[in-house]
Amino acid sequence: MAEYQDLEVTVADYIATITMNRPQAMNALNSNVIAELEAAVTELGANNDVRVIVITGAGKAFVAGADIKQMNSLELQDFRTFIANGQKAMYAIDLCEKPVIAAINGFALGGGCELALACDFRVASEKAKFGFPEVNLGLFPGFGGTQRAPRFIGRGYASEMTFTGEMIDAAEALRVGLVNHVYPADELMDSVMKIAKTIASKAPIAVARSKTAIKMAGDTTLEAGLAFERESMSMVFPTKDRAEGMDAFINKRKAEFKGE
Ligand code: CO8
Repeated sequence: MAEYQDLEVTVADYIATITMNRPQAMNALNSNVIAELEAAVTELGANNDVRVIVITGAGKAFVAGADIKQMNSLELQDFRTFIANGQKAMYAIDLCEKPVIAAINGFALGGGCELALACDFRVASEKAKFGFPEVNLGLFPGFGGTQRAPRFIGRGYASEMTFTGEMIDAAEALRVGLVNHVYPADELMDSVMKIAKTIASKAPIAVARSKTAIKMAGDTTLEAGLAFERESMSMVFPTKDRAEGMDAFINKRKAEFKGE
């Protein structure tokens, strides 16, 4: 595994954990963190010992947004590169064939909220806070937030969050469907690991294809999505894991999936 300076990356029992690890700056996304995040997601996506990826943050933030101090020093041309690289890192999560879960331990603001939205689903601590404070800085969400937030929480709520820049708490995030579950802070990681473990025990190719098919639901027509679903299912049918899963059911035993 590659060495990372601002991320802590571990793999155990088919579950990879990426911890955003710049707590002194609230895990803000500077150029290095953005490059490392893209590299880590891509590396773990290609690692056969990984079936699920969890992203969380060290300290009291998940990620408090793009690095304001770095952005403030950029000329327009470099700013454009910074946005493009940020979007590319978030999109690496879409491209990754493995489920990516955001375990939101604290502040998920601006680019941090956008990172959470790029994940397949989100689980939060009671201490988590969400928001798009970019309008306070004369910006607006630029790492995919204007596109992903309306898809997941609806245009009206996404618009209010973006235009006001106000934070919402974990209970409100749960109410509007931004997160799937909220747990006490000290139970967050165990609860997320339980979900990750369940996913890791399922047929990996089927899970991977379902991720891509589900992602298409927000990005294409129903007709194209159904065609993709049919084709993907036909790809999954000849796998050894499909034969194993059905045989295990018929013979009343637990299936052992190998990702083949
Ligand atoms: N960037 C850089 N440094 C940060 C950031 C950030 N986003 N957030 C916090 N820090 C730093 C602080 O400056 C401080 O550093 P120092 O100790 O050197 O003064 C340290 O982290 C601790 O922060 P605070 O003292 O402020 O801690 P508090 O507990 O008082 O407050 C908050 C925590 C509420 C998270 C507060 O730090 C805050 O409001 N942070 C900024 C949140 C924000 O505005 N985020 C949006 C950034 S813009 C963005 O994400 C745009 C993304 C897409 C646009 C793409 C354009 C290229």
